[in-house]
Formats: sequence, C-alpha cells, structure tokens
Amino acid sequence: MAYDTLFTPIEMGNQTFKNRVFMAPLTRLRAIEPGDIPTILAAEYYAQRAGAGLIITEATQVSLQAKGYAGAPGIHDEEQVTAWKVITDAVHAKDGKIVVQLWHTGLVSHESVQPEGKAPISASKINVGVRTSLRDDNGNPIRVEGTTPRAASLDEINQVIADFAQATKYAKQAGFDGVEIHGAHGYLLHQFWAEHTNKRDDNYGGSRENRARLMLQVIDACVDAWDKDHVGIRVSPLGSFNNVDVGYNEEEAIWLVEQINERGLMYLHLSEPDWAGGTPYSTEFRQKLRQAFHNSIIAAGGYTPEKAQTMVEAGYIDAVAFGRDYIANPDLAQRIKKGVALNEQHPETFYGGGIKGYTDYPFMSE
Ligand code: STR
Repeated sequence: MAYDTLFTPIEMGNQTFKNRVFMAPLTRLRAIEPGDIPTILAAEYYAQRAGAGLIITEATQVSLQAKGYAGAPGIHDEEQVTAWKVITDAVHAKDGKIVVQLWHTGLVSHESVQPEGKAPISASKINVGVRTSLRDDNGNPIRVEGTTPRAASLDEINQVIADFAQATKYAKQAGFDGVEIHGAHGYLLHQFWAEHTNKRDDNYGGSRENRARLMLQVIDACVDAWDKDHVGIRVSPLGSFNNVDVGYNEEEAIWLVEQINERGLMYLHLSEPDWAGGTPYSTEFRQKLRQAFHNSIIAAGGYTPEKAQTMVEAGYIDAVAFGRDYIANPDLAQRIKKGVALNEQHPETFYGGGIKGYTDYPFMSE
C-alpha cells in the first residue's frame, strides 16, 4: 500500500486521529447573511470529507468585529452554535474529527461588514493594501480594497481576548474536537506580531515580547476556556501573506514558537510559504522548528503525498494538511492510500456560490 506512514494513527492532546492526512482550513464564503450562519450544505460538505484524520474548518469569526469577508461564518452566538452542531454531528457520524479555526481578520476587512460601519481594528493605523471579498446585490463575491484600520484601544484588545475565549466555549458546546487559533497569514494576531504593522508604544508594541503578547494571551485564554489538549494554533513563519510580515527574521520566528511550546498545546500548524510563492523552508529551519516545539507539528502549503511522507519519516512533521486537493476530492485520503488519480480543481467556485464546486466533486469509483 502506498504512503503507509501517512496512514498510521496519531495522538494529539488526549485524542487519537486515524490518519495523518488532514483537511486544511479553507474559506469558502457560503455562509448565510445576515447572521454569518453555516449552512446545512456545509454539513454535507464536511461529512463527505470525514475520511481525513482531522478536518480543520474554514476560518470562523469570534465576534462581529472579527469579520473581514462576506460569507465567512461566525461562532459568537447561539444560533451559529446550533448550526455548527449539525455539522459536527454529521462528521462524527462518519467517524471523522473536526476542529474549528477561530479568527479575527483585523485590517483585512471592510467598513461595510463592521459593526456600525466603523473602520476595522489593527495594531496600528497602517494601510498595507489588502483585498477582501464582499457580496454584490446578487450575493456573488466581489473583490474590494480593505478599509484603512484604526489602532485598537486597550479595552478593545481585552475584548478580543475575551471573544476568543467565549468562542472556544461555544466550540466545545457545538461538539467540536478542539479549536485552532488563526495566528497566521497577516490577520489580527499576526498584525500585532509583525513590526511592519505594529508601531504601538504600549505593552503591545516594540519588543518581541510585547508584539507576541496578544497572541500568547489569546492562547492562554482559550486554554483556560477549554484545556491545552483541545487548543492548537496555526502560524506562518517566514511568509508574507496579506503584505503584513515583510521584514521577518528566522531567529524571532523560532523564539515565538518556543513561547507557544511552553503552553503545551495540542499541535502547532505551520502554513509554509510555498503555496503563496514564498521561499521554501531550509532543512536547518525545519530542524530548529522541531527542536522548538515538542508536541505534534502539522504542515501545509504545496505538499504532495511524497513530500509529506518524506517529512514525516525525517521527523520534521507529524501530519500534513491538504487544502485545494481537499476541495476537489472529498475522499482525498482514500485516493492517496489507493493511488487513485485526483479530480480536476475548479478555482472559480472556491469562493461563494452554492452546491457547484462545493458538494458535487465526485468520489472515486469503487
Ligand atoms: C489567505 C489565507 C487565509 O488564511 C485565508 C484566506 C481566505 C480568503 C482568501 C485569502 C486566503 C487569499 C486572498 C483572497 C481571499 C478571498 C479574496 C482574496 C483569495 C486564502 C483575493 O481575491 C485577493
């Protein structure tokens, strides 16, 4: 059988996952507005993909203010929790596991999706030139430039921390197997970490300790709200997504991973720069990451099954997450195991829309 290593079970936190082929978090922008409620179709979509060792959901807002894209779901009220419960039940009925990715988009937002039409918050008032996605009058996705953000007040920072904690409680209530904090790709937590977007002169800006403070406080709050065995985090060291982290440095990236390691989380999820055209990690950097983080490492970003197997066997990572391949192949893990060819991807249906390109990709013929 092909790729045996990827099909050995893995322990993370206090749970066992049936294989190491995971589904990466994938924004699909199909939630119901108003309300940012995931649909019944999402239950079918995720249940179709329950063959993954772990499903990480699309990024999900922890508050109204956390919203940056029209059509991304939330997990900050009871109605959303009820809708998510249908989804987790559908995945569990197919023997799958699912965690919800929690995000605050910070400056990657637009005033039209913000409470009271205000400017979005970030570490500082800096416009780095990002694009987001709204809906036109027919509900179709349209790309627009983000609104220039404003610097978050200390009260607002405390509210962000409280919102992540509350969303974690809602995730537990909704039947998820854990939460993943989105600390990557230039969204709010990354905006505080990156010097390019953080010019604050209070306890949240300046030194690396200060710039890491919000991310680490969010981790601690989520752990308090559930426990360390059910909290993971995604980071994207050495990647400059959304024009945020332009002056990154390897030594600081490893330092941050060491701080995360001290929290004893369920896993560290690395979004490697390759998928967005960045420079691939060196072997030295992989070795340092492995030394800095002692629990499971999940990696994503332009992986093939071959590369995943090699990296797991070399001991640099413990599991792989596939994104676009999981959009197009509901039974991706089983196809990899049997060496069956993959379906063609249709990028025009990645964001927004309905069934087409969502729940209608064919399974392999038995
Ligand atoms: C970047 C990585 C991430 O964590 C989340 C998303 C989801 C929305 C995507 C975004 C991505 C990349 C840029 C996109 C955006 C929707 C609209 C935007 C594709 C993958 C643009 O078209 C510029």
